Amino acid sequence: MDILDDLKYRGLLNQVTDEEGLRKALKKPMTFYCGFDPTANSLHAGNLLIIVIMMRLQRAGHHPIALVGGGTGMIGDPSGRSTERQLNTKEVVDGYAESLKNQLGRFLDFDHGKATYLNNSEWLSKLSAISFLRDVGKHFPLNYMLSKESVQTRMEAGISFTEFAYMLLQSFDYLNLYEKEGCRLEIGGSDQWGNITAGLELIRKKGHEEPAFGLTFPLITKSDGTKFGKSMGGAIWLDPEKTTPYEWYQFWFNASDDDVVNYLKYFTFLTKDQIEALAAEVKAHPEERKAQKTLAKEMTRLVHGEKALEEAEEITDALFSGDVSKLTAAEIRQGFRSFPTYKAGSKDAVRLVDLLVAAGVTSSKRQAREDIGNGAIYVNGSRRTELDTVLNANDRIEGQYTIIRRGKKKYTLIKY
Ligand code: 383
Repeated sequence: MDILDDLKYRGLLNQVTDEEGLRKALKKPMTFYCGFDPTANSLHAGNLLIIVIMMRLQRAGHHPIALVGGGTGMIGDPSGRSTERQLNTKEVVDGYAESLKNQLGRFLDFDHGKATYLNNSEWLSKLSAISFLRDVGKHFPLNYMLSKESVQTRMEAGISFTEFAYMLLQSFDYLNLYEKEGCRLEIGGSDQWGNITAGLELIRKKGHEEPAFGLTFPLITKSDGTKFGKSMGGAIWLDPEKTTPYEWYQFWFNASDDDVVNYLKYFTFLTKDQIEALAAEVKAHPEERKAQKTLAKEMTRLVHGEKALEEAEEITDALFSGDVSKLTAAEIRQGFRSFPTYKAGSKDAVRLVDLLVAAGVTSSKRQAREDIGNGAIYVNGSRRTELDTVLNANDRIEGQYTIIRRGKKKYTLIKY
């Protein structure tokens, strides 16, 4: 399938500057770029959509430039933001840029010059105010800049000259990449449309004749109206320290029946036939969650690799069946982040009744005895019904953790 038709099938085309022209240009290998500003030490699920699109274009024979905005990150893009950004120091921005570079390297194939990595601080930090105003600013009528949505939406709340000028920096990037790298296409989320078209405007004003293009992708919306890529704890990150592979797996596994087929289209490399088969499963046997399982599998393998996927599946199975005895300490650390944790004061043997109260599993000793007697208390997956149960080193997984379960799902982690 033609790459544009594939993107269309997947619901990924938002706006294109010249669809027929681009379709023609894409018949030959094309250099394209997308920028990522270092505003945090990790990319998130929202950025991943664009990264996967970059992978699709690369697999279709095109040359990606992954641009990290070490320069633009010092300024702050007002697009899609309702308030002025906090400026970060150069050290912080450079540190974030380094992390983003490493993350991007995992997805695109940089071997043998098949992709290019660039940081726009290379040229933006050398740009003098005088030459910027003369060579770039002169090409932008104030009306043109004021009419941009990113500026319009901030008229009330206010926008500094700094953020107002951001679009000129991104435009200068595109011009630079057009001239020096042969880049003919900039892609981004729909929030980037204004910046991308400003770049094309600058390229045109500079008298370049070979056509250049812009292409944006829709912002992902969820069927229940809540924001995509957020969980209760905040954003879903690619960095395993911020969002563990198990949490990442769960995020996708929990996609609703209304959203899951779209996510398969957007984020996976499954073919149309494979996706359609899973869509039929969602209709016929929604309770089996086959589509969600496939999505979680594909996404976890893509971002964290095969071993992390196996662990995430083990943790998921253990928590579902209740048989947590085979979990490793590392898996417990990943899987139990959202459960209450009680730090045991000592490594001495302890009566189960006392531990249940101390850890807040039950509200009183009387309740603890009742729960144990009723068979509602499990230690590392085994039911313990003896009222005088004493827990010792044998009840600790790798000497570090005891997993208490009350009833079906209420887990508490005891940490030594
Ligand atoms: C900087 C310099 C350029 C070209 C682009 C940029 C970054 C751009 C931006 N992008 C977002 C970001 O960095 O702010 N001004 O967080 C996001 N992108 C991509 C995509 C998205 C956008 O990284 O829609 C989501 O991920 O375009 O919000 O020369």
